[in-house]
Formats: sequence, C-alpha cells, structure tokens
Amino acid sequence: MQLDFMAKELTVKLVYYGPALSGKTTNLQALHQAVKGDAAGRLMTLETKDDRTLFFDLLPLTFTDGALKVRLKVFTVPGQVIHASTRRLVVQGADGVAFIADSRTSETQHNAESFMDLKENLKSNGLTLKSMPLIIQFNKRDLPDVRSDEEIAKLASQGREPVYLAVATQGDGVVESFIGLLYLTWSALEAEHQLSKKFGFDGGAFMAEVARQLGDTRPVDDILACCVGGALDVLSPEEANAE
Ligand SMILES: Nc1nc2c(ncn2[C@@H]2O[C@H](COP(=O)(O)OP(=O)(O)O)[C@@H](O)[C@H]2O)c(=O)[nH]1
Ligand SMILES: [Mg+2]
Repeated sequence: MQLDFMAKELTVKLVYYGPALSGKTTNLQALHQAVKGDAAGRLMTLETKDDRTLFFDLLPLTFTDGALKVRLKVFTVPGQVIHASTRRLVVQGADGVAFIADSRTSETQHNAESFMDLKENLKSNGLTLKSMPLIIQFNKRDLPDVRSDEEIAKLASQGREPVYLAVATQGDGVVESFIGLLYLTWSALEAEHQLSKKFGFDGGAFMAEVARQLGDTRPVDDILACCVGGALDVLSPEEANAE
C-alpha cells in the first residue's frame, strides 16, 4: 500500500496468482468490461501469440468515497514455470491475492504447485500466506471433468480463505471474487492503518461504490455471501503475525 497524505490518495496492489492458463488474464478482461463509467484505465496486457501472459497484465481502477481516492492496481503473474523471477517481482508489496485455480481434475497438481510457489514467493518478499488477504477462485466451471461442487465445498470448509466458483470467460463469479478480495484487503488495511479514523473514510460506502461501478447493484453483503466456503474474517495484525 502507498499512501499520499497530501493528495489523500491510497494505492493498493492486488495480484491474481495461479498456474499457467487458469484464467487470470480472462478475469482482468472481464473486470475491465464490467466497469461502468470511467473508473477503469487501460488494461495493459502483454501477450505472446499462444495467448499466454509474457510478463504481467495490469488493470488500473480508481474509486473514491469522497474522503479518499483509492487507486487499485490489479496485476496478474505469468504462470509458466520459467517465469519464476517475474512472479517474485509481481507479488512484491502485494496487499491482497486472488488465487485462480483451474477446476479440472487434471489440473489439481498444477494448482497445488502454484500455491506452494505463491507461498515461497511471499516468503522471499518477507510476507506470509497467513497474513496475506487471500481468496481462492475455482475457474472454468463450464468444462467437463471438473472437481465437483461438493468436493470444492469440502475443500473450502477445511480452509480459512473464501472460495468462489467462476466461469471467467462468461464473467460469472468474476466480480464476486474481486469484491471478496477487495473486502478482505480493505479490512486488513483498515486494521493496520485505521483509515476510517484518519481520513473519515467510509469502507462500507466505498465497497458499495466499487460494486456499483462494476455493474453489481446488490447489497455488498449479498455479494460477499456468494463465496462457497471459508470466511471473510480478518485476522488482527497480532493474530496474523503470530506463528
Ligand atoms: N472454458 C473456459 N475457458 C476459460 C475460462 N477462463 C479462461 N479460459 C480460457 O483459458 C485460456 C487461458 O486463459 P488466460 O486468462 O489467458 O489464462 P492465464 O494464463 O491464467 O492468464 C484462454 O483460452 C481462456 O479463454 C473459463 O471459465 N472457461
Ligand atoms: Mg495471463
């Protein structure tokens, strides 16, 4: 997080992580398309001809609640094994992470490897998985041979992270995942920096504004309730740093 006190501007870094081809870039494209009005900047994506992310994608989004201007920089990482050093760079200074898993049973191993890789890369940046606001999205629910809803619900019930189901190519679950991630991230930043007290920043109004700009007019609580497991609780800084 970067805070410009004079300009009352907060810059938050969100990272979409996951194995190659799980749908990270597609999530950003769907978010970009969902934005109503001029909250979104240009989606910068660097793709090779086989449509794999070469470096990273960056989607800038800007929202305000009146008291504070919040710039969200949403990044993706390249999933291929050879881009390990790039992934380490991209997670540097991340305030929140969405892990995009491929739901197909054939991809279970790749998901697990990527999750371990995330853990390692956070560690090498002095961050821990436990203290990082994190949501998990099981994408590609439209394909055959995916892990069943029951299986994912069971997995979700075993972990702390909120879990979402998605078909990113159709935009399903994309905004819900993003709102869940933003909620967790904002709650963690609030716990650490007391933004509401310092700036009169209204987190609830801010979340509602973001959802509205993404074309989702439901009450924020209803959007947050779309997760199929895990909890949208935030650990206190003390809890997060405890071993
Ligand atoms: N069937 C299906 N294909 C998807 C879905 N999400 C992404 N894809 C496809 O998976 C491929 C890789 O997606 P991409 O977003 O580039 O993956 P990334 O490597 O994680 O950035 C592309 O061909 C997408 O169209 C989905 O929900 N369902
Ligand atoms: Mg990509």
